[in-house]
Amino acid sequence: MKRYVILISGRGSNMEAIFAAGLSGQCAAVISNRPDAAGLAHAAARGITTVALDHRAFADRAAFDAALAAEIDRHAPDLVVLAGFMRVLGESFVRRYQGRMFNIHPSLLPCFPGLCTHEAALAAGVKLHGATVHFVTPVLDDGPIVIQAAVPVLPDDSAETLAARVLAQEHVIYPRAVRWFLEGRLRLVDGRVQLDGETQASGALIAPAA
Ligand code: NHR
Ligand code: GAR
Repeated sequence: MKRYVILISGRGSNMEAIFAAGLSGQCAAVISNRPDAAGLAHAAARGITTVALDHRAFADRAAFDAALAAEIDRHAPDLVVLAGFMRVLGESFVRRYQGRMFNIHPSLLPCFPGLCTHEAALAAGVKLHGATVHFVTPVLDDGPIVIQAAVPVLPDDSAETLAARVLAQEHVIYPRAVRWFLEGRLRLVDGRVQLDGETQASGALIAPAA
């Protein structure tokens, strides 16, 4: 059975959606850079090993990255899942997990990389917004796309209402991507995503309004 580690910084609702999907792999640990992340308690309540690694305790980003890699490697995962993880990771860290690390980003990449994506989408006046699961590369929010979900932007949306509509779809697509990987059906080949045996439009989902 394949093993995975989840990295969080906060509430952990994507982590919960992955657990709720009843995947065949084993979650070996949940690691947070924020000791007070609510998601840590939820994971612990499920009997999953939790680790808090406070980035503020390290001299610089490289030192934090090295400690994080050492902690991850103790659990020997096949896959590393960034689920609302809020620290930018350095190049050598990313290379170590190349082809076996996912992120979920709350926009239809390559639109709106970085932070405050829902505010940016409203400011741009786009009519469709959404979420993207991608393999992580050294360039922020730039990696090969695994699956996306689109939602409509409604006339009265605030960043909060839009974020909630997107989040509901994150909870649909992230477990799906993780399942594909754990089943050994998804891989990165020459920087391109390969998915075996999916008859639907591979890795694209247009979701209806919530
Ligand atoms: N690292 C690499 N190399 N590549 C990616 O694609 C990454 C990554 C690390 C995290 C998640 C990402 C997102 O989906 C992610 C993707 C944090 C920031 C950020 O600016 C930006 C993007 C993402 C995560 N973080 C601040 C920092 O100084 C801290 C913000 C905070 O703590 O609230 O690291 O959007
Ligand atoms: C999610 O919307 C995720 O896409 C986003 O933060 C939220 C985390 O929610 N990620 C980022 O913005 C990464 N920079 P969760 O903790 O409930 O899964």
